Amino acid sequence: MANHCGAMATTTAGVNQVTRSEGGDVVRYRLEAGEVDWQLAPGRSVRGYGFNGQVPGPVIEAKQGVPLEIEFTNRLPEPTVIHWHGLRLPAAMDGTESVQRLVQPGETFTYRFTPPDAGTFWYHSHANETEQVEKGLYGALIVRAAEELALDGEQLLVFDDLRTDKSGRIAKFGGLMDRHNGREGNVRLINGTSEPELTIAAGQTERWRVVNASSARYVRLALGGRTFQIIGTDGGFIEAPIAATEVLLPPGDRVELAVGPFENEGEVLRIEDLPYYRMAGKKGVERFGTIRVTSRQPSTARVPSRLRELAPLAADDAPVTRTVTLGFKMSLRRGFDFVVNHERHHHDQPVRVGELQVWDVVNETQMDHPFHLHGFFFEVISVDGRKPAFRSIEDVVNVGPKSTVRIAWYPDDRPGMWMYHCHILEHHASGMMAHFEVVR
Ligand SMILES: [Cu+2]
Repeated sequence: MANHCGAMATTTAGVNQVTRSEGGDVVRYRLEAGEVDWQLAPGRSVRGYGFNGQVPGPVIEAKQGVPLEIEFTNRLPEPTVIHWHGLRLPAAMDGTESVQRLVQPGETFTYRFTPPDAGTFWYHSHANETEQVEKGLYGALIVRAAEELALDGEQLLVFDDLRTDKSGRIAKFGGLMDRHNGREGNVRLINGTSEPELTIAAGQTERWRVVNASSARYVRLALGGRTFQIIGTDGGFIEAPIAATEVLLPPGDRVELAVGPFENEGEVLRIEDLPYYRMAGKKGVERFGTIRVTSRQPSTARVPSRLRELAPLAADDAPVTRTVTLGFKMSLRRGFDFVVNHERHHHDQPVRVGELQVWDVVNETQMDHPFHLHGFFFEVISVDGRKPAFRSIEDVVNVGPKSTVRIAWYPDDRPGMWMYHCHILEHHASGMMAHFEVVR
């Protein structure tokens, strides 16, 4: 794995406790959350939160079908909990306040689950998220299949943005404006580093795993206008590569790309975030980093024309079983709330194991909201009545202003409390979320 861009950070305690022992058939990690000096660039640090002294936290390398055990210790001055974003795990391991007591300072909690799907996932705090995730409490989790698609190389790019104040510290939360728009930052980061330079050898094609860990920023990713291929989304491969010059990642979203080959040694391409106006946020092109094309290397990469077959989850005319409305309400006490079905922190009806769910997610507001379902993948059946361009397996989907996205998902036998919410962290915090139970 060629990861040319690593975050550098140090921790005051000097601990770096990545232990990984594959004795028998368990992959084990130890994670410790604590305060860190997060080095955004040489000579430029902020006081943040990290796992094992770094931002992002260590890349967790799991294996499809092999038990994963993560012993987590909280060394923060506040309670926290870790959510394993996109993993189809037992409810009790989902890492939210509705399935476990928050992990208090000094406490340890061990997460145990067996990842059933290969793909690109991530983990992040699910407590006081608008502060803890902004401060750096996130990391990537890769689940590898027994036989992986290996191109000439692989890179992981975790996008984030951070808002710093005049003195260079992480800015204080911006009150009502940030609650409304979500917090976007002035510092653009890949793998915790401000505008890094990645490299790729001329003539080679790499597999890129991309995660958007931003609180609110939609990353409309482009690589200097060059064509790349989309090969996967949240839940792994799509059916066939899609050639594209840009791809949109709302907060929480992932894509996998085949990038290259680039022919000109020495060329420097911009890793850009194109304008995306969601009634808030950036309006111009912003740079997240660059890719330098280095000396030519031989290539053995072959991107298959068929990546996998995805059987449709539901017939096109399957009846809708539930409508979820994403709304906005004025409030005397708080100014306004973001709500689900007209209610903050909505308690939705249970769903039954084995009963196909077809949900209309209706956005009644004027802004975009990235809808995230915990613990289960869905297929997007339609967007405003139109079929998506290609079939994919998702746990995040953007719901545009005044738009309806129809999703289908199947509750397999993992009963317990689950949730769905807007992945703009400030909207989630102001109420745009719901709990529901999966029952047998
Ligand atoms: Cu939202």
